[in-house]
Amino acid sequence: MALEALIFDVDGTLANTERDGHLKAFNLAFEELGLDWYWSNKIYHELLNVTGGQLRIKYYLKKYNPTFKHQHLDDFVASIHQLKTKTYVRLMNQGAVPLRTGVKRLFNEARKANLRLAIATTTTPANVDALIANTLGAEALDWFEVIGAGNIVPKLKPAGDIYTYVLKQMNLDPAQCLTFEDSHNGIISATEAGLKTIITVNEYTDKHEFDGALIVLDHLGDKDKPFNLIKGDATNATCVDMAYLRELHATHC
Ligand code: XBP
Ligand code: MG
Repeated sequence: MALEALIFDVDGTLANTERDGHLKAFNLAFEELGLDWYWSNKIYHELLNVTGGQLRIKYYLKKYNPTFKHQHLDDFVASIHQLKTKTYVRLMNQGAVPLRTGVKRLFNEARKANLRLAIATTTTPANVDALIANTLGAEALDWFEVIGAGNIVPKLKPAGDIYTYVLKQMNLDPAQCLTFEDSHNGIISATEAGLKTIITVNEYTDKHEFDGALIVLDHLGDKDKPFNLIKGDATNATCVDMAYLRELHATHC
């Protein structure tokens, strides 16, 4: 089967949104609500194993703040999360986080090659829109045929639901696609949906297990900034471009 589509995770893959976006927004929301909770970067590293902001807050309370009680915990957590999302969008509007190396170049090359593009993420849809609009321009939202995000499926990553949803919406077989992820939960999710994955690690995920990844890189690379191959078959490629993607697809899919 020919390569038809590329499916991208967002947080940690398109941009390093966790430290300067999500973590900052969580702490600002806690502060604004008068809560004496503060998540250090070290704690956040652990909390990131739980996907989804609301579940992450609940995990934090259970482990680090077990005496905290609220009569309507679900509603309370949802209201904190709503403020966190508003804050995150504001940070993106201020240009808090740039795209990672090679992301914009690859989008442009893939569009030129008429590949179909999509997004599969656990983050809230408003967050995806804000990141894309502020880094590539609002018109870039139309580049993605499907933006699968947040609670559109019942089970978040590491479940494969979000990737299966995107494939169904695009009427594609997994063998016609390649996916881009940064985390263990992400590759588990893509693999469950039958997809092959390219990994670009970041400060939170460089020690993760990536069994089954086509390649593991430090970033996608650009003409003046070659990637470092962390795991995978040796290659002459220095950036993830169409030729390299087609070669990986032909060899492994
Ligand atoms: C991203 C997440 C998200 C964000 C927070 O995972 O786990 O929960 O950290 O977003 P992935 P929300 O990159 O695997 O999609 O607060 O909007 O849930
Ligand atoms: Mg991610």
